[in-house]
Formats: sequence, structure tokens, C-alpha cells
Amino acid sequence: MNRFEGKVVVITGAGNGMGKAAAHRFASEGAIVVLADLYQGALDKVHSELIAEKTLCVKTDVSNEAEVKNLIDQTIKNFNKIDILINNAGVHIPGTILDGSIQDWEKISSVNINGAIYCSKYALPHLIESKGCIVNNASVSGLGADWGAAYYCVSKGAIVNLTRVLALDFGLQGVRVNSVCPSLVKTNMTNGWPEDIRNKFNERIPLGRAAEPEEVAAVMSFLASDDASFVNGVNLPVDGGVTASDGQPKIV
Ligand code: NAD
Ligand code: ADP
Ligand code: HBR
Repeated sequence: MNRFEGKVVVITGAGNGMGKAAAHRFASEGAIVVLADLYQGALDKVHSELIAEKTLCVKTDVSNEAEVKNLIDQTIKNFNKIDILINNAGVHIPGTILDGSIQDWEKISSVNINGAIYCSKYALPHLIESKGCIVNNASVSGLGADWGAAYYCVSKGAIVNLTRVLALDFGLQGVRVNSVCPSLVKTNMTNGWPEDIRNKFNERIPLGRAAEPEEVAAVMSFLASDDASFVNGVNLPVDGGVTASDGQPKIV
């Protein structure tokens, strides 16, 4: 499939995990990919795995408005348009509202919420021009709540509703906005979690395992493609069935 030939795709948090998997997926389907991450080393590694002329790396802290503006400016300067924005960069800090410091909240909200707001705000004029789309990486943690992850869940709830408000406000201008909502995915974010916690997740996931980053990237690519031309404002669980449960305990 070459669904993204000629398309310019901006991916944040592209140095690792699902962002990196998305970079590979979109590139494998013909896209020009613009990779943004905090870490130049991680970007260089992904760059080296892709076609050089169809890849641009822009070291970007998405929580910094000026750096996001630079990311969009560099993309336009090099490729003259943006077709797809993948708001993927994110951080996780566990804890209840009493455990977590105000600095934890500032970190989570500035990266997870402000980052998606800044990228959307500066990319949207170009997406309106190209009749493009946005795919956010939210989480099942934004569809419902988890114990002991207060700030993270609040931030992901904001992304779920950001998806909806952008879908309403820009649908008539031809821009679609959707999100993926994964449960546990095997990335740097979660690989260090204690084994007993990961096992508890596996017990609650009807498919019995965490997702591979590529399984989420595949859904991002579907939502960004013309195959999803009438899908708009959807927060799509990619969760092995977690949200099929009403939350009552597993007794069998
Ligand atoms: P990851 O840690 O493997 O990758 C995240 C990437 O984002 C890293 O390369 C990191 O350097 C980058 N990043 C962090 N802060 C940044 C900033 N300020 N500016 C630019 N880049 C920044 O994690 P992942 O699991 O691939 O996470 C991707 C997204 O998926 C996040 O939004 C996360 O909340 C969400 N998510 C993760 C899981 C999971 O189980 N791993 C589940 C649901 C949703
Ligand atoms: P295994 O599951 O046998 O440990 P994998 O190849 O499936 O090995 O896992 C690759 C990486 O993902 C390893 O670093 C491992 O620690 C991590 N990992 C494995 N299972 C999970 C899980 N349920 N949740 C998060 N990370 C996991
Ligand atoms: C585990 C999952 O809900 C996450 C890190 O978002």
C-alpha cells in the first residue's frame, strides 16, 4: 500500500515507542515524515533507518511554544505543506493528587496537554489548506480513570475532548480529527514498570497481553488515511478489549 505517497506527516515524540513505529509505518507507505522529539540522538537513530530525502528531524520540546512554531515553520520551509499531524509526544508520572507534586502536574500538563494544543494550533492553518487531519495519541486513561495516575488521566481526558472540539470546529473546513486510545503498550514508558503490575494489566486485557507499538501505529495510519474519510471526532480504543469491560472484577 502507498496510501501516503506525496503526503507530509508531522509526528511528535517520534524518537521512541509509538511515535517511532508511526514514523516507520507512514514512511513505509510513501510519506515524507517530519520527526520531532526532545532528543536529537533518538531522532538521528530513526532518521538512519528511513529514506534520508523523505525525512526531516526537528529537535523540539512540544511544551515550548516557540519550538513548536519552529517545527511547523521548518516543515513548511522544506516541504511547503502539512497533510497529517500526529500528536503523540507524552509523559507519564504515577501518583494520586496527594502523591504528585505541583511540578509533576506542570510537567504532565505542559507536555501532554499544552504540547498537543500548540502543535494543533500552529499546524491547523496548513491542515485547512491541505484538507488534512490530526491523529492524537490519547489513552484509555482518558476515556475512564485509573487508580494512582491522577495527573496523567486528567491530561488524557483533555486530549479526548480536544479531539472532539477540533473535529467540530474544523470539520466544515475539511479537517478530520481523531485519536487512538491504547491500553498498555510495550514502550520505554511502561517497560520499566514492575512485572507484577504488568501482569495485572495482562489479566485485565481480554487479549491477555500488552500491545506492540506497531499495532497502535497501524491504527494511527488507518485514521489518517482516506480509508477513514468519514471518521471524525472518534476516540478509538486500541486496547485489546479493556473498555469492553464494565469494570467489575474478573471472577472466572
Ligand atoms: P515513549 O516514552 O516510548 O515515547 C515518547 C517519546 O516522546 C519519547 O521519544 C520522548 O523523548 C518524547 N517526548 C517526551 N516529552 C517530549 C517533549 N516535551 N517534546 C517532544 N518529545 C517528547 O512512550 P510511548 O508509550 O510511545 O508514548 C507515546 C504516547 O502514547 C504518549 O502520549 C503516551 O501517553 C501514550 N500512551 C502510551 C501508552 C503505553 O502503555 N505506553 C498507553 C496509552 C497511551
Ligand atoms: P517478554 O514479554 O517475554 O518479556 P517481549 O519481547 O514481549 O518479551 O517484550 C519486549 C519488551 O517489552 C521487554 O523489554 C519487556 O520487558 C517488555 N514487556 C514485556 N511484557 C510487557 C508488558 N506486559 N508490558 C510492558 N512491557 C512489557
Ligand atoms: C497504561 C496506559 O493506560 C497508559 C500508560 O496510558
